[in-house]
Amino acid sequence: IYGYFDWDSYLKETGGEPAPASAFKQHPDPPANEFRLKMKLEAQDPRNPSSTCIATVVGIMGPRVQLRLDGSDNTNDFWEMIDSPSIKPVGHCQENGGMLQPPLGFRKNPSHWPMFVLNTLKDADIAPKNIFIHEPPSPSRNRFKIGMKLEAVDKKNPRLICPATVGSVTEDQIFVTFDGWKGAFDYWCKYDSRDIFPVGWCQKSGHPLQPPGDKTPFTPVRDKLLSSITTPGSVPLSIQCLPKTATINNGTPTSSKLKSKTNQF
Ligand code: MLZ
Repeated sequence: IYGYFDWDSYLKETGGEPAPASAFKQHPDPPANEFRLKMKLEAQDPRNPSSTCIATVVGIMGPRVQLRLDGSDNTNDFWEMIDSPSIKPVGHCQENGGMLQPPLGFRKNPSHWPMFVLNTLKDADIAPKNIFIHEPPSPSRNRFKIGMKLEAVDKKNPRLICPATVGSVTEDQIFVTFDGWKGAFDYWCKYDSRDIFPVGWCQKSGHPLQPPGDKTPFTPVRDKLLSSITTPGSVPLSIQCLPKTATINNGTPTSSKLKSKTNQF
């Protein structure tokens, strides 16, 4: 069966406890996905979030839909949870005094937009209101601890959800490190990010889970080894090639580092 990954034996081998379900901004039971291919809905343009556009479901995985903005090309597809507030039934925007906007990169003359909307929605398969699910509440505080295991969206390959470990924690953020990938895909996110899930979430929700990579993770031993080959005035190639996240992973997200710097002036 696709995407099957045995967390139990993996956790036995590698050690590490799963982060508790209460740490996540996710419904305890993943909602059933009743969206179907070709259904149309309203979605925020991820590249221009103040715009509400018409979108078509072009893919379905567990409680997520792959969306393509109507009038745009197929190179900017994105994934949304079916309980995301960024997607709404057709009509929602107007009912709230807004106006549907052409997506960034609308392929026609902007003056054709109103007609384009009419034609797009005529005879369309409109996603029914009742299949949109309310967003779950946020946990009251950051309950993550270093070393806890989770499942996380790979933001560089957003169709993938992969096994990960909490690498660092601040008051309101966590550093997501992907197991077996040396740091190239790691990122900081808020503790209530919708891109992170409890261990077992994929299996429970019918979403594929990528197995961990086969690259050895960064260990203090490896870091020591690398620094011991650094001679003053020269940077070894191995270090030049390191992903940025690995070299700045000292427990502080880059953005807050910048902020505290700025505050000094
Ligand atoms: N094929 C890609 C996918 C990597 C996915 C990593 N996810 C944490 C690669 O090998 O680069």
